[in-house]
Amino acid sequence: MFTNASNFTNDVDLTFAIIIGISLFFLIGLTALMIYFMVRYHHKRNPVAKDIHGHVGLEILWTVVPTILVLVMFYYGWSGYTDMRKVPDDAMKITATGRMWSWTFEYENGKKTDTLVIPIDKPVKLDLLSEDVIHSLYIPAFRVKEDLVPGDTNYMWFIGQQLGTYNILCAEYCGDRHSYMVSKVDVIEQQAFETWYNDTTQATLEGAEAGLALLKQNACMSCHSVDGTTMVGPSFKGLFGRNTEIESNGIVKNITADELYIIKSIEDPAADVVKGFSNIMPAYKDKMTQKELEQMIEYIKTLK
Ligand code: HEC
Ligand SMILES: [Cu+2]
Repeated sequence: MFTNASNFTNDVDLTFAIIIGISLFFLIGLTALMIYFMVRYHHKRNPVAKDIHGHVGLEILWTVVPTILVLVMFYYGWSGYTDMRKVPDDAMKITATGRMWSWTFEYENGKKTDTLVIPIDKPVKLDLLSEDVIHSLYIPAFRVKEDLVPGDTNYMWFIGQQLGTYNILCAEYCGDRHSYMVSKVDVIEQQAFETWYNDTTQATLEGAEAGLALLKQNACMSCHSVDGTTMVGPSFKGLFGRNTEIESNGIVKNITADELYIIKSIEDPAADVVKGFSNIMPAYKDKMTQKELEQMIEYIKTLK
């Protein structure tokens, strides 16, 4: 508590502490009273029960006190919430896209990453888009969480106030691999951010190097390894030229992975499903240029 990692941590933690405080007060108070009454009015000490009829003072007390307490909780909750919806004009805009099961962050200059990188002490606005189902972008350390709804644009904003790396999770159950939908936010110095942001070597990379960058950017690496480890999908290591057993329209076939097969696997993964794996890879049709596909294949070819 009270870590100050974002501009919202104090407000959210305070609201939480107030609600927990009130709850604990009543839990302990009521339990104590209950035990006291059990002893005090035990039939040995109080053999004849007495009825009480009406008590205006008490009625008012137990209406007014809870109302005030509930309004106190509402006040802290509401004021914290309205701050979260009021984005400062100078906020840096980043588009966060969620899909089954990865995140991509795209900056105004076109830079794309699978890890969110932000400068310290600067307001950041994330426009939240989903490509398939409802996801929820959750940064526990920042105390922010918002849903990404397909067909709708939602947003969140915050200021990273402490240098460091924090978890990003999906907080809306979105299918089989929901728990794989994780990323990081790196809060770095303004100077380092400028350098990172203006580093466009990624765009000038060629061939296999560009291919590796593309595989990272498009979060392919959250399901595929390059070292032979089987993750959610088969490893890219040794993929090119590999003899693969696939299921195509219910028919099991043996194929050799060539360029055409790899391109088809990326654009329309449901068509040829590798035996022993589930058909859960998102389709990338119309999301990659021919050149990008070639660069990725060039890199995959280097993984012998
Ligand atoms: C959500 C997890 C996931 C993501 C993200 C993903 N894939 Fe896949 N991929 C799979 C699974 C599972 C398979 C095996 C089933 C199938 O063939 O559809 C697969 C199969 C493949 C194959 C065929 C492999 C073989 O051994 O024949 C290629 C090539 C491939 N993916 C490339 C990519 C590329 C390139 C990207 C990023 C642009 C990507 N994948 C993103 C899960 C994923
Ligand atoms: Cu999700």
